[in-house]
Amino acid sequence: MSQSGLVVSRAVVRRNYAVLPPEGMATSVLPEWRDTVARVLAAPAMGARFAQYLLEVAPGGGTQQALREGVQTFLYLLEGEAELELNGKSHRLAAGGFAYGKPGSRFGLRAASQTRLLWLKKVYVPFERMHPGDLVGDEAKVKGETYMGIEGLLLKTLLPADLAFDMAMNIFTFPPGFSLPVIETHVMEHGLYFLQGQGVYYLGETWSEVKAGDFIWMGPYVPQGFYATGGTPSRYLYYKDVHRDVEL
Ligand code: UGY
Ligand code: MN
Repeated sequence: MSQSGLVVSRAVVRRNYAVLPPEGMATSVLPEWRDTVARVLAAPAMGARFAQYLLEVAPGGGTQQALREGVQTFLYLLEGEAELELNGKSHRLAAGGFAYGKPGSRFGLRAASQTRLLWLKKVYVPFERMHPGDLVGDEAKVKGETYMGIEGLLLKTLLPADLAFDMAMNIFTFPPGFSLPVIETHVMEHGLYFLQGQGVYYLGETWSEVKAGDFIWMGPYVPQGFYATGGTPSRYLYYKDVHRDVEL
């Protein structure tokens, strides 16, 4: 006898994109993180050129670590509260709080309550003698901008549009019925976490239903589009590699 849900899944993994619904995300133990349930959302094993994780940290749990030279990081708190120590400076993060750590950062995180966060690591691609600096912020304090002149379609860019940075972390908000204005096809990758709402995502040559809690990896040149459905605005946080020429 089969149990409901075991034989049906929205998970799709293709050469250049993947959709991972939360119920099928298997858990991992990461040795650097105490009292933490980790889910590896994106990794080089799937074709991604970065790593992204969903972490559930129990109160008092967390990490103390030094990133490998040349590896930068980004954290975004979905839920809970945590103390962050980033290269010797202390910060308090609550839901919507985020932090960027420069390449080779030393950081520590201690959850003050049950905490859920997104964590991303990427090898930094240098340009001239520029060096990105650490940054800590709160999404609520970032002003959104109208995207491509479409009133209501809002884009928040959490990292500065500065050539020192080789990555962007953005939050898109789509009121119900709104969509991306075009089907995009670009060399940049995305690691996309669906924060709120639901919709249909065009990936490759098919539409997939997606909703809060889903993760989508889009590799280079995957055609992509989105329509928000449902009764509440849809919001997603996404990573994008930017500001660098193609490596030959
Ligand atoms: O910035 C972007 O490439 C964005 N418009 N892509 C996306 O939302 N899939
Ligand atoms: Mn895109």
